[in-house]
Amino acid sequence: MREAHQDAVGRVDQQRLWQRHAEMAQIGAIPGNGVNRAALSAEDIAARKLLISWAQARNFSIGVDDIGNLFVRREGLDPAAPPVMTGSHMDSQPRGGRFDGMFGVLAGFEALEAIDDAGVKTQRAIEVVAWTNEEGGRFPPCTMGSAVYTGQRPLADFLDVRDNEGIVLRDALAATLAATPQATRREFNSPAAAYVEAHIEQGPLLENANKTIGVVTGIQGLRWFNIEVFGKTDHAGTTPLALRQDALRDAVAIINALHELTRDAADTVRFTVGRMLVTPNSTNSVASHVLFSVDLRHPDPATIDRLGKAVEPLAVKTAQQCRVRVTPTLHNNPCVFDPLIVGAVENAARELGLPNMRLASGASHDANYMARICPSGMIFVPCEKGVSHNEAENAKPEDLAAGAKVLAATLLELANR
Ligand code: HGY
Ligand code: MN
Ligand code: MN
Repeated sequence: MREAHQDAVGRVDQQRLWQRHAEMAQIGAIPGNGVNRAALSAEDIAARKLLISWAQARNFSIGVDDIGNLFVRREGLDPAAPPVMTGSHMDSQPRGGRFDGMFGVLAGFEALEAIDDAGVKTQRAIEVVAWTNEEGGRFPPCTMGSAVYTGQRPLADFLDVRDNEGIVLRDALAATLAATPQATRREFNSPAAAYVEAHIEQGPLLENANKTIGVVTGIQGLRWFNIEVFGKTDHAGTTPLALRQDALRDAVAIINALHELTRDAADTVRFTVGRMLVTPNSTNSVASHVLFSVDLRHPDPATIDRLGKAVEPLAVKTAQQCRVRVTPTLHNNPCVFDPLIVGAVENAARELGLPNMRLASGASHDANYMARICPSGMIFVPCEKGVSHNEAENAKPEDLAAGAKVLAATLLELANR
């Protein structure tokens, strides 16, 4: 590693990084040390404003695109050269942790600050991006901002999505964009030389293997669906079961059939129903409509394809009394990261003498979409017992700093190629 780069990496400040996590965790704080910072909410806007205030103090430039992806840029010697990008997301699950996503944004910012403190000039600009709506908790599907930025989905696909309170994404997005006028508007899909995302592992492998750095090789495949069951509401006390069109009864039967479909002795398939809306949602009225989510994942392309294709016919066949509508909302095949980036991350970890191992990601990330437009990869750090999407999510300051150092070294290497 070049001497100037060593100096910059050495300036990654563990206390400053930890303190920034603490400040951000106050935004949307919930009991148990967690956060609830839904995409395009007042809390999301507050986090964006705080990041912008830090960036302005450094004279980094600030950009935003039409879906609200927020870019912090440190200029390079060649402003026309495609930048090296890093980042992650600041939105969280409803009962989320303070590190999921936020670590990737703050590690990227910490790397920029350390490089700035060292006065290192890079050939290419380096950009930290905070992607809009990575979680998809409020406005499904997930990784929405990066899907639109990379041209995989048009913005128009998502503008009319509503949250559980009936608020439409179009309005929440307009309010979010209006809240940060200091960000210069920029195009989708501007060229990038490389993308490296730092994230907590959200699994137990690194902690169990006593490794500090995960050199991520790829992300498993993912399918999301909304399944709707259309019945008829009736009196719970007087309507014979034989005459009912009970949407909740059929929904339960469909969910049980999908559990059978995805039963896996190796416990590799990930099948989750996490969201359900019942109408009229009253104890003594038969349900007339149910909407529930399906989140299906597997690392093998053929398996995720086979299971994904089986969902709709099985749901329709299983329903006894009601009409069913299955709407696919996300279709990501397993992605494999570019060996160039995987190697750069692994070399950086080795040069820094950090115990590391290669692993694939069970969680989905914006890197999945960036990998379609430029060489991409990820850096994992351990989180306590692998717990995530839970307010108990925890990580060690020294592991976060180690991840930020590997990120800084990797970005410097890529920004001077
Ligand atoms: O769902 C995921 O895998 C990511 O944590 N949003
Ligand atoms: Mn995440
Ligand atoms: Mn997450």
